[in-house]
Amino acid sequence: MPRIRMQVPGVDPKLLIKDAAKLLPDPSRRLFLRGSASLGALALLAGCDVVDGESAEALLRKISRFNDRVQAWLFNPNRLAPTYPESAITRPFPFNAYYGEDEAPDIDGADYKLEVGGLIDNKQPWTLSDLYALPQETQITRHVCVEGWSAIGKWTGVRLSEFLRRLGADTRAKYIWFQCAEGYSNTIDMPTALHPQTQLSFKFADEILPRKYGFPMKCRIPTKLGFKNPKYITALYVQNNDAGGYWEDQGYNWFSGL
Ligand SMILES: Nc1nc2c(c(=O)[nH]1)N[C@H]1C(S)=C(S)[C@@H](COP(=O)(O)O)O[C@H]1N2
Ligand SMILES: [Mo]
Repeated sequence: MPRIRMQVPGVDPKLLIKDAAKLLPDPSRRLFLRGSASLGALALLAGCDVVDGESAEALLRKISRFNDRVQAWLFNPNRLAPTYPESAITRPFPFNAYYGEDEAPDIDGADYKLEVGGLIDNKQPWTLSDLYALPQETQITRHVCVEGWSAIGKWTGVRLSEFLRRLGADTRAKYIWFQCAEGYSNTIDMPTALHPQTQLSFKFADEILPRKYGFPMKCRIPTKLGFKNPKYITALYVQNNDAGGYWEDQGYNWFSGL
C-alpha cells in the first residue's frame, strides 16, 4: 500500500475538492460533493499524495479520460439498446436544450442543405428531398439526459452507417463531428456511428421532426446520453481529430455511454 497523506499543509481540502469537482457535470458534481468526496478518496484513486488544486484537477481529468477509454473498450457494437412498445412512448416528450423552446432554431426545409466533409468520397451537400429518399427504419427507444430525466420516443430515419456508406466514408477514421444550426456541436466515436441503432432521424412519432426536436434532422443514438444526440444538424465531418463539443468542452464525460 502506498502511504497516503490525507492533509496537505496550507491547502483547504474542502475548497480543493470543490474546485476539482467543477470539472464534473451536474448532477455528478453535487453527488460527488455530497457523498464520500474527500481528498482521501482522490488520493486513494491516484495511489499517491494530492498536492494542490492543479494536480487534483489534472487527476480528475485523467480519471475522466481513463473512463472514456474503458467505456470505449467495453462498448459492444452488437449489443442493442432496449426497444419499447408504442404504449410506452412518453407524451408529451420533453424538449431540452441549453436555451428555451422559443429560441430553438427555425430552419427553412426548402433552403436546407446538409454539408458533409472530411474523409469521404462524395462531398456534395444533401437537400432534404435527397435525405428523405434514403431507406428508413423506426425505433422506439429511451432517451436519457444527464440532468436526471429520461423519456421513451419514436424516431424514424436512415442508419448513420448506411449514410456513411453512401458518402464513401473511410470508416477507419476515429470520429464523426456534428455541427448544428445554433452553434451546438458534438463528436462521436466511429464504433458508435456504425452501431445499427444510430440513426439520422427525420421523423418523431411518425411526423416530420418538429422544430423543438431538431428539424430537419437529428442524430438519434440510444446507446449514448442525450447530449450526444445532436439536433438541427447542418454539417457532418468524418475525421481523425476529436473536435469535442458543446458539453464535452465543459467537462462532461466524453464517451457518455449507456
Ligand atoms: N443542437 C442541439 N442539440 C442538442 C441539444 C442542444 O442544446 N442543441 N441538447 C442536447 C440535450 S442535453 C438533450 S437531453 C437532447 C434533448 O432532445 P429533445 O429536445 O428531443 O428531448 O438534445 C441534445 N441535442
Ligand atoms: Mo441532456
